[in-house]
Amino acid sequence: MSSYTPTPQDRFSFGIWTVGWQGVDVFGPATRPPMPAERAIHKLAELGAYGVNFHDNDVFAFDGHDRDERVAAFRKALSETGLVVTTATTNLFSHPIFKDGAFTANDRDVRRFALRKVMDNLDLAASLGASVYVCWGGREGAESGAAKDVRVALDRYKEAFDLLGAYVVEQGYDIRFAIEPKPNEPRGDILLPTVGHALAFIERLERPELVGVNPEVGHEEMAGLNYAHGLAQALWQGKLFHIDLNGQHGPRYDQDLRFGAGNARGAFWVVDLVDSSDYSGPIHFDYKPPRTEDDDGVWESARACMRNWLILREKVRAFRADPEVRQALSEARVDELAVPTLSAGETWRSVRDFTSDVEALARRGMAFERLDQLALEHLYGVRP
Ligand SMILES: [Mn+2]
Repeated sequence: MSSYTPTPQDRFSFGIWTVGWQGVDVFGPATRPPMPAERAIHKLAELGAYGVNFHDNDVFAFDGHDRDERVAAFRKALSETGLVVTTATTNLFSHPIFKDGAFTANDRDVRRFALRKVMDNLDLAASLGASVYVCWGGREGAESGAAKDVRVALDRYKEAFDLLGAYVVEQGYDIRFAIEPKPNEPRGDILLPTVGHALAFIERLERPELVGVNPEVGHEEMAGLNYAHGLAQALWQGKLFHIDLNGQHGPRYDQDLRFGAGNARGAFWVVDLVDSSDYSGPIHFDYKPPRTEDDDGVWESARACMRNWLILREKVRAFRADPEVRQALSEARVDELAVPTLSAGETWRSVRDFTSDVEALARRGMAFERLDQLALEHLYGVRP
């Protein structure tokens, strides 16, 4: 039995805002004091993390009065701990200027200011070595019908990504963008609400190769979707640039539970998929320690995100190595799906008059229950 102790080789990373969340919600104020970014970095390094992701305003104030001093402290903490900046992002949602969105705000000057804010932080991100830039458009949306012309808003959304793509190319930055879909919250309805919407949008951009997705467990599950399936399609399209791991109990408010809490069965398949894929980005957690927790509880929950990944990784590997599972996979004809429907040289003519014993095929069981029960027994810990 492994100790489930993370090491930098596991490539775990956290948003600075996760452990730094003070517990402010719509019904009450902070339950924890502010946490300077450098403290988060030192504590995450002690716990065995590899990297961090940050919003500009996780490090310095919106008005930038303390920018130089705070960025210097951030850099110092990174060099003292060896933690790397894998990813960066822009806060385009907290300040009241963004109440109607940023890239798709009806006010043109808000859109121009938002682009400038992103370019400012792209400069910092590039200087810190980030290779992925996450774009979560939480305020891009509406609560009512006539207030937002969605087709025109998508024109402006495209315009923003086309401009930012030109910026990183012309500045020589080795940075790609990852759109983070979410169906709602804080807006009533958010644009690019799911992985599928974002993937379709990316194909309309001037530089689609620079833009991928950053799917979040909770966001897809809020929409009632299967997160592992969303990741699989993003991988299939070469667009899984980043992942945001956390926990969620089905369609309700955005819970941001620690990874592995919430839909544990879904988490098992997420680890199974990512562990066997060519995804090479950080294993990144975007969760919120519940506001019930004090400082000890914050670090307990951060440690648990990484432990739960390692526990599930051990379980999915045991599942894949289990001879009974291999037999069950074979009986479920899972491998047969990898065989192309037409053989080499065949055309539609080859199946135009295809006949088979339809009744016999219809009677055939798929043996999926046996296979799924073996997975559950590995997850429940009753198989060696
Ligand atoms: Mn979330």
